[in-house]
Amino acid sequence: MTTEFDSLFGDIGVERFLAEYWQRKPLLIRQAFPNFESPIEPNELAGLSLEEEVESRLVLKDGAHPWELQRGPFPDDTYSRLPERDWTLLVQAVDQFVPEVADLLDRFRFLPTWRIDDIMISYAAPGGGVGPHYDNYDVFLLQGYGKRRWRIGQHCTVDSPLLDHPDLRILADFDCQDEWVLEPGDMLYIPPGIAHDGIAETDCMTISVGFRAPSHQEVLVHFTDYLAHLLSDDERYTDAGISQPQDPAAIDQAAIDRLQQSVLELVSDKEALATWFGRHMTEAKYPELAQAYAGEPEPLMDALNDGIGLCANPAVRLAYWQANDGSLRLFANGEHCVVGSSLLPLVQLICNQRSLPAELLLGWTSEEDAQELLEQLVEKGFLLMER
Ligand code: AKG
Repeated sequence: MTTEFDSLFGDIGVERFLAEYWQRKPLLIRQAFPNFESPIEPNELAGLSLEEEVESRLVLKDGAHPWELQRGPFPDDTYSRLPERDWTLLVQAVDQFVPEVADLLDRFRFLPTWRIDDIMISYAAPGGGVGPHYDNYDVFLLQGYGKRRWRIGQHCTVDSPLLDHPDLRILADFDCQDEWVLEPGDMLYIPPGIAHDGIAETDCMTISVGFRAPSHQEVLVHFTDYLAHLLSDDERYTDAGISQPQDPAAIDQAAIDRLQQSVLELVSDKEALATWFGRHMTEAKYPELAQAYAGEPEPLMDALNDGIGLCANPAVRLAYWQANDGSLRLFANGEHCVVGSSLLPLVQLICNQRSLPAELLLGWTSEEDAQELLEQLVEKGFLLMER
């Protein structure tokens, strides 16, 4: 079966990419985006780094300070003061500010969208780079413009030695296994844990599409915290029918078995797990941006009848889960609501389509619960009126 995403992987195709490379090994795809033109100019990226609400960093390396990190927002004169070489500007979540950058995410819909972290874009002067490092993320590095030499190295773990630096996680050792110069439209996939190092050959831009994966630590801590809030103080360890202990100071096997049994029963609540997971994975990266549009909007029906459609707030993450019994949960921005299973096609539209034209939605508004759901999402600022 071929899909619209196959072209991204040249001769390899999506199925083979997923089976052989995803989470396993790096892959260079020459001209994944043929005739690629960057959806953002360096000046616009620099402009974003001056803004309060945008997360940005400058990484500089010079003889005196081998690696220096500065955090934005930066003063207006920053770029006139920087040297000609050896620095990189990195701007996070550019997809939330530039719709043409967000459009790139549509090309990655062969992967779960709730795994997406953001699109980070870097601009590097010649010689610039952030140093050899590894991530716990999967990342697609798309060359936006100019040329960058990428080297890939060894598989790393938390035990891999790092340079002694307060802010940057730069590997002390780099065992180069392959290297390529990427040109606009070329894309390099790097799985988690693989050392990589990009150095600008010319001034250049790199577009990083990052896919996060929750750590087991994060899952255990946050899921058990969520579960704990569902329990009442009356639900406790019980040992009715206990036999008299041989040694009252000993915690015996039976006590641990009882405890283990109740812990296993609690954590095996699949509905609670899915509900927590959906909420957790849709928590906004920048909650203040996600909440910026909450309030009393114009009545939905008036807007739709005037031909005004809706669009997803770019700062809001959306996902849904349907249980085996058909019950449906929609997750948005770390919250959830249970909706009737007849609304599945609407929920799918909301989660998959950034733009929802009025004609499409008007077909749904004859159903009261569909209208209520849309109104609620608009009121919370998760869906916005498209002007
Ligand atoms: C990453 O996203 O992991 C990178 O290495 C990108 C660094 C850059 O664009 O300079």
